[in-house]
Order: sequence, then C-alpha cells, then structure tokens
Amino acid sequence: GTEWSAINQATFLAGNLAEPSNLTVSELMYNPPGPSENLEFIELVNLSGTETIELGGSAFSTGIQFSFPINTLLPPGARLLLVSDEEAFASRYGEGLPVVGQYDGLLDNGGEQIVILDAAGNVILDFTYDDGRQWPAGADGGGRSLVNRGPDMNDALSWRDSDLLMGSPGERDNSEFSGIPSADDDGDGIQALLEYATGGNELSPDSIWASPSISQSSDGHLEILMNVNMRASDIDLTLEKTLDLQSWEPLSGFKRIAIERDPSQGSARVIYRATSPTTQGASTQFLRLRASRR
Ligand SMILES: [Ca+2]
Ligand SMILES: [Ca+2]
Ligand SMILES: [Ca+2]
Ligand SMILES: [Ca+2]
Repeated sequence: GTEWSAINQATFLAGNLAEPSNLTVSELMYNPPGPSENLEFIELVNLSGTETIELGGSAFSTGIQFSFPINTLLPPGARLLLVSDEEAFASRYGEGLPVVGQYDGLLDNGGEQIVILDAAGNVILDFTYDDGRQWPAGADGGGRSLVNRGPDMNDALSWRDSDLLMGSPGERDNSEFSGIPSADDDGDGIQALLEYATGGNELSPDSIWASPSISQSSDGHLEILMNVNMRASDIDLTLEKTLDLQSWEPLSGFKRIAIERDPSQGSARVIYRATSPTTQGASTQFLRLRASRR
C-alpha cells in the first residue's frame, strides 16, 4: 500500500510584514483616570505612506499579551487599537473605531517595557514608557493619554500629553509642517520651519521662541533653555556648538535636567545643564538651534 505523510500545516503571510521601519505605537492610555483600568488602549500606526502591512503572526510579548490574527492588514497611514476591555471602551468612545481586539494583562501605571515581536521572533518594537520625572504628568491618571512624537520611544521628550481629554483613539494626534521651510512671511528674521519647530508663530513677529537662551546657575553651571513645539513629530531639533562659526558639532557636556510642559499650548521648555562648571579663561563658544525634517 501507499503511505502518506501527515498533512503539514503551514501559514503563509503575504505582502509587506510589520517591521521596525513601518510600525509604531502612536498613543498609549496606560493610566486612565479613576480606579478602573478598563479604558486603557494602545494605538498603532502604519508609518508607510504607500504600503499596506500585515500584522498577522506578530505579538506583544512583554507588558501585555496579544497575538495578531492572520490577515490583520493595516493600510498606509492607518491606525488600529488594542484595548483592555472592549465593552467598556465601546461605551465610552463609541462603536466604529478600528479596535482589533482585547489584550491580556494591563499596562502598568508605573511604566513598563513593551515589546512587539514578528512571527519569526524578530523585534519590531521595544521601548519602556515611564510615569516619572520629565514624563507627561497628564497621562499618569490625569485624563490624558501618552502621545508619541519622536522616534526614540525610551526618551521622555518623545512623548507628550494628548491635546484631548481621554485621548484620540483611532485619530491622528500630531501636526506636520506645511509650507516653505525658508519662508519668513512675518519678517521677524526667523524661518518658517524654525518657528514651527519651536512653537513660534509665522504669522506674527516673535523672536524669543526660536533662539535658545543661556544663563548661568548660582553654582557656575551654564544652562540652556530651548522651546519645543511638542505637537511637531516631524522635526528634529538639535543644539550645536562651534568655536570658529564655521564647523558646527552637536552640543556635548550638557545633560537635560527638565522638560517644562505646557499642554494647553502644545509646547515645552527644555532645559540642559552643563555637567561641569564654567572655567575661567575658557574660549568663546557659539550655540545654535537646528531644525530639520525627519
Ligand atoms: Ca494601567
Ligand atoms: Ca490617536
Ligand atoms: Ca518668521
Ligand atoms: Ca514669527
């Protein structure tokens, strides 16, 4: 007689799979107000402008547990939601939002590591959010969510409080610069992109926003303060220094000591402090703020 092997079952994932370059967490409600945690949610976004991605087979492996079913397709720029309690979520936010499912476990109110792996076990996303110093206070039980605004998701400066109370699940949260970067329509000498990046207004002259200010603390440490438009997730703002006004390099020897957030304006003042006191007779250095599009 003929012997047949057992049927092998294989699952084939088609199309573009989720990977670090095309998937991120855009919003996190880890500590909804009140004692109940049943209004937690995580919003994911497809960062690709052109490709639909397949999340099937990928899974949250740390923090919370959730495995994406095969054929979880996310169109370019689209968002999806995972929630702690589908029923509670629908009664607060309504039906019709792109909820893919309910996860096991809860998002730690004190912050924790979140990891998403693909079907082969490769890391798609690995970051740790926090509720501590420099992190958005409104999202820590104050009725706001954590909104992602930057690529380094372990960094407090890459997150802000949501503009809306209870966040905006399924909706876009950040702004994008539109216009001519080098324009200066209000004639205040500050280019439009820099005004946008620092929370200035390109429709009215305002010189204070765009330039970092420098002061010296009572114990002789230089402090640098810069303004940031926290809604701008499309801009890198970097401080650079030079001795000769010709070759600029990233500022070094400073540590960020505070992020003073103003959620009503969507802005923050970020303060850096020199790690060592100013020395007598040091050569003159110059500082500039550089805004570039990601
Ligand atoms: Ca929680
Ligand atoms: Ca959102
Ligand atoms: Ca201007
Ligand atoms: Ca202006």
